[in-house]
Formats: sequence, C-alpha cells, structure tokens
Amino acid sequence: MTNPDHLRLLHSMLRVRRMEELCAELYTQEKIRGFLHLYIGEEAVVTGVMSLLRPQDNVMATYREHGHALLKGVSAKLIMAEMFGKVEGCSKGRGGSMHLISAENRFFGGNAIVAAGIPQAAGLALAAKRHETMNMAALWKIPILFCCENNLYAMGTALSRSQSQQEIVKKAESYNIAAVSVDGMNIFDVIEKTHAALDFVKREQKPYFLEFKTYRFRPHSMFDPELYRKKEEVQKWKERCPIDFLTKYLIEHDGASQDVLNKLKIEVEQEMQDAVSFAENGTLEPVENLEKNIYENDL
Ligand SMILES: Cc1ncc(C[n+]2csc(CCOP(=O)(O)OP(=O)(O)O)c2C)c(N)n1
Repeated sequence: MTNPDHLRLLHSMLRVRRMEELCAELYTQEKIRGFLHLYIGEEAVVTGVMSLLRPQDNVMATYREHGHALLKGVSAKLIMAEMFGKVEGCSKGRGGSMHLISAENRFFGGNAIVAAGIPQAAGLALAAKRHETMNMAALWKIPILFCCENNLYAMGTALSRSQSQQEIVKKAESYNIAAVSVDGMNIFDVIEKTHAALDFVKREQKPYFLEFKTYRFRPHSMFDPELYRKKEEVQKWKERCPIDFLTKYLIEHDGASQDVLNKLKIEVEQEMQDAVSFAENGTLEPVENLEKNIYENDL
C-alpha cells in the first residue's frame, strides 16, 4: 500500500522541480528575462518544512524562492505569469523571479538583497506576537524559525574558502539560539527536525535555527559558467537527489507502483503546462503605468 503522505511529499517535490526545469527552458527562449536562480537539488528542504506549516504561518525567503512560494500555496499560474512579467502575476508583473509575493498566502517574498529577509522575518514574527498578546515584557522573545539552506556556496565562493567556522549551527548558538543541523537531502530528517523545532518555537515562544545541509545542482544563476567547482563534485551530490531518494523509498517501503508514480508525474506536467499557457496569454503592463505604485496613494 502506498503511503499517501509520502506520495504527497513526492508530489510537492516534483512540482517544484518541474516548474523550475520549465523556467530554465523558458529562460533560454528569452520568455523569462532578468535574473533566475534555480533551487533544483534542494527540494527536500522546502518540501519538508512547508509540509509542517499552517496557512496562517508567515514565510519569508531569499531570491531562490520559487518553490517556497509554490508550496506556501501561490499557484503555479500566478508564479509563472510573474516570471513572464505579466500583470496577472502574483506581484502584478513588477517583481519577477526574485520578488514573488502573496499576502493572501502569507508568503512575504523573495528578496534580491542577500539577508534582507532575516530582519523582516523577525519584524513579522514580532508583530504577530504583539498582536496576540500585547505583552511588552515578552517583546524580544520572538517565535521564529530560521531555516538556513546551506548549499555550500555563495555564488562562486565555497563556504570552505570564506568561513573559518563552517559549522553554521555554532554561529546561531553564539547568539544563544537553539540550533540543529539537518540532512537536507533526506526529506524524513527535514520533517523530523523541523517538527521538533516548530514545537519548540510554539511552546517556548523563542527563536530556533535549523541548518539544512543541501546542494544546488544548477549554477548560481543562469549567467554562471560554474568554473569554481568540479563536475565530479556536482555528480556526487546528484547521486543523493532528494526526489530519487523519496521515490526509491516509496517503491521499496510503501509498495508504490510505477503506475501510481507515472500518474503523479503526468498530473504535475499538466499543472505546469497550464501555468506556462496562462503566463504566455497574460498581459504586459502598458508603459504609461511606469510610474505607478511608486507613491502610497497610487496603490
Ligand atoms: C546585500 C547584497 N550583497 C551582495 C549581493 C550579490 N549577491 C547575490 S547572490 C549572492 C550570494 C549569496 O549566497 P547565499 O546566501 O549562500 O545564497 P545561495 O545563492 O547559495 O542560495 C551575492 C553576494 C546581493 N544580492 N545583496
């Protein structure tokens, strides 16, 4: 018998992967322009974490955030239209790949500025807490889960070249924040540790830090010739593909049939092709609107 939860997780990972594969293709066709940072390889992290969040939980992400938006509930159509810069997009075509946003889904954005989301996330958590309790005494005990997706590189710079302390959890611990390291290629480890972390945050009303050890299979962005790492290294990590890992688990432990797995892929393909058509048929904002949304009154 196939475990429906595991199948749901695989479905989420396939949605993220397929959407991004299509984005890469559409980028080379120049239908998507500007910067494009793909998350391929890191899907277990976003899938595991998001599977434990509630609709009312606030999420803030980096510019590598397409999957985060999708799994927080923003539809593939709205994301793809945003990639195309169409007014039907989730940011009305003004944000593009790095600025997907949906207040409705409590997804408060990607951000082109490295680390800008961290203080913003703290502000959101503080606002949520103040709203609930009005308790100024607890002001600085902030219920927030920091998720560091450690993919070992910052653009072309390996962590080992820039950091004397490569155990990222130790950095969090130095701020007196509870911190744990997670195998980011293993969805089960992601879920187990995130579950415990969320329990802690809710119970203690304090921050918690998770370091997910993961790897991006693709270049930093579409402009990156990837000269800073060896193909063999990438290949070695690809052998730990989180989607292959969960698929194998489903077959070996849950008795998932090829038929069930194929159906899942077909379903995902249909959803993403519909999203691309929606984006293709979307509207480009007229140039007269260029100065719109700059001042508050225009909103
Ligand atoms: C404040 C700021 N400084 C520099 C940059 C240029 N920049 C873009 S991506 C990047 C590397 C960030 O790497 P990391 O935080 O490890 O995220 P990853 O790309 O691995 O997901 C840098 C320095 C920026 N966008 N913002």
